[in-house]
Amino acid sequence: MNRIFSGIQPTGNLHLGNYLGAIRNWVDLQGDYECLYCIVDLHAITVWQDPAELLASTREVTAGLIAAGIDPEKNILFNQSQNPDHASLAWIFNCVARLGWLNRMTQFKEKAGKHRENASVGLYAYPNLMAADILAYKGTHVPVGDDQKQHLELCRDIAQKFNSDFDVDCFPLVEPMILGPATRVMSLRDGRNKMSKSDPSEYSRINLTDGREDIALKIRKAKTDPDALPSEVAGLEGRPEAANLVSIYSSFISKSPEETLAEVGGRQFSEFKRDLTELAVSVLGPIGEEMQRLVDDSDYIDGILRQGGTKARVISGPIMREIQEIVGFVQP
Ligand code: AQP
Repeated sequence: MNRIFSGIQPTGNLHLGNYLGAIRNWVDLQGDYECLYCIVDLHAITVWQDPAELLASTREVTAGLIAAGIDPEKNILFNQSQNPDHASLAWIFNCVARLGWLNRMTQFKEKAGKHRENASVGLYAYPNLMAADILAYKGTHVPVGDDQKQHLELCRDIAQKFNSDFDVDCFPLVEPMILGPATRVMSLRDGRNKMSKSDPSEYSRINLTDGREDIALKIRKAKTDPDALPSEVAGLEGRPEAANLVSIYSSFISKSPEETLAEVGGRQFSEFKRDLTELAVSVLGPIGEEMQRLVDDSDYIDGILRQGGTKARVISGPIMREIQEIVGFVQP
């Protein structure tokens, strides 16, 4: 059976990259698969989180997912720490994955930067926990943005090594689902960097909670170049900021960049940015408003997460017992 698992960190404002790269695809997939969508608070604490902010952010991200269209009754929506099986399986995977594999992970290098010696052990082992998140449910498909491709390859390596070490056919090899024209939304200030929650510039990203004025201002200030839009994709070569705005626009209208450029080629950015603003406001405005309404009802949000946690444990419980038996642990 096909089962989707995907996660998102409660580490700050949800942004357009999270929405176009992941959340919108989650919404589209929910009718066709059994889906587990997880607010990954265990991943969040791999870097310091203020406890009150973590709690608020977990509720806000949950509200954002529901506001964007995730149905908490049809899907399993929960925060990761509700199910201890993630951490138990991650420990087993810490003993399966090899140091050399983790040393190659580019996200650790980017996040730890020059202060590698000072990074938490959790940040280094993050990909093993991510593999456990998925495989605790024998997830088969993982819809993510392009930045997570390397972690999913590691998840496949771990599954393969576990199956081969114990001579079993326990874990599936997960398939990444990297969908749509905006699989890597870039910063509005620098088209070579990913749009990200931790970018110090507020102008680098559009948040799902931004109102019309903020969206318009950020798009107006977005870096571009002096040339008009080309009519073909080849004309975006060496123009990362222009390419980024074209993929965002394409994603909003569900067309390919080729189709978009056939329509808008030759226009100046000032005009294009006005249209892009209208599109962004029409899609994100209602989500932001609904998110605000939901986040004020923390009892409702906490209830959804608890209910999701219970449903998640019902699936992972028997899988964990199978794994414990394979590894040779006495059953609890
Ligand atoms: N810029 C992006 N373009 C496309 N997809 C993106 N995703 C994140 N940024 C982009 C996708 O969103 C999902 C959840 O991401 P996350 O919050 O769990 O982790 P992240 O990738 O670490 O997000 P940020 O914003 O970059 O956070 P910080 O700044 O804390 O590192 C994933 O599917 C991801 O691919």
